[in-house]
Amino acid sequence: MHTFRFRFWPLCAALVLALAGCSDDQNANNGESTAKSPEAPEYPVTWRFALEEIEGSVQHAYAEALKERIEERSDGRILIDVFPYGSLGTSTQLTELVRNGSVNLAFASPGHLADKVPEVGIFTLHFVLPEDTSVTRQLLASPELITLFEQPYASQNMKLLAFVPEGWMAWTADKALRTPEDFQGFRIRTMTSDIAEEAYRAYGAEPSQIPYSQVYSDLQLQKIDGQSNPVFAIEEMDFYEVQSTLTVARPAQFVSSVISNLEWYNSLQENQQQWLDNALKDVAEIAWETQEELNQTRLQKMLEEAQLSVVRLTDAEREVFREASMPVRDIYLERTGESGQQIMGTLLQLIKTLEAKNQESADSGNGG
Ligand code: 6CS
Repeated sequence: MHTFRFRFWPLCAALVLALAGCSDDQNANNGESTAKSPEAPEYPVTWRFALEEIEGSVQHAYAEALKERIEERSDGRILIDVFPYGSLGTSTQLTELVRNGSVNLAFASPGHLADKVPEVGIFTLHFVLPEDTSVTRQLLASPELITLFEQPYASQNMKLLAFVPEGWMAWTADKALRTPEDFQGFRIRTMTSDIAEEAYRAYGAEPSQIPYSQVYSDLQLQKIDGQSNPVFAIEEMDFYEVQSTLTVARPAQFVSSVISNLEWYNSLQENQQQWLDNALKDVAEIAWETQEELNQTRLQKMLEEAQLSVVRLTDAEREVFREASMPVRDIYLERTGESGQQIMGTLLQLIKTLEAKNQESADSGNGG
């Protein structure tokens, strides 16, 4: 049991406050201010990168790869200080640290961000992203997708830098979850936004929003009956120790986003912006492979270490959930208005275009 990982929350809170308090100093030390300075900054400059996941996770692998690329591209003039989950605060607190300028870069998962940026709640909806993962892979790396969400993030003083795929969501419980009937009265933990709850309310569950760090103990104390996360996360957060069954339902892909403070990004010297942008492009492809590998190896590890039953839903079983999930799209549209409507329309169109393109190249490959 690894609950010790989060024993230091009070200390973290103090560090959060300390960081918030010293954000101006940091800018001064970095030779950067929110207004564009004509003077060259004093190198090396350190950028703080806060993660919503612990060491060894998809986010950690991504952050380490980005750190390596930025430090290499800038020839050591930019250094990245990575803060894994547990060292600064909850996901919502990390977003605040970016918005107030205490932290330069952070992960912000839609499931936690959607109360602040409602449009991004589309990634919490089930059965929106396609079955064909090669389409999702292209979609998440496409600049069109970033452009689509740029304004909603900017309106909250955040610069959206990348979407990062983390794998299919799976459900854990002490029973198989094969039908919406299995969800009746089922107390499921969701990420901390209202739209994240709706996906499970549609199946008849009783959802509650709980920070990531509290999920293990709430499962252990049976305050909740189950939770949903990609396989790698279920392993590294030890949820499988306190749950007997993993249902592979593939209702949605876990997608996270990388953000920075908007003013900070806009005030970066041009060469610094280029180092950052190019490093983000370098790691876009790595992200997909990392999550695939981690999700596969961690499943293996859990099966070797624990008495975990794995239940894979059939297409027919998934179809029942797909139908039950449809009304949540209307809730999303009600809460996001015109902007959400435009995002959903464009996203679905982008998916169709990519599917058609892939089909075309498959046909031409088959001589068809
Ligand atoms: O369930 C959560 O809250 C978290 N899950 C993952 C895989 N990453 C970050 C997020 O906060």
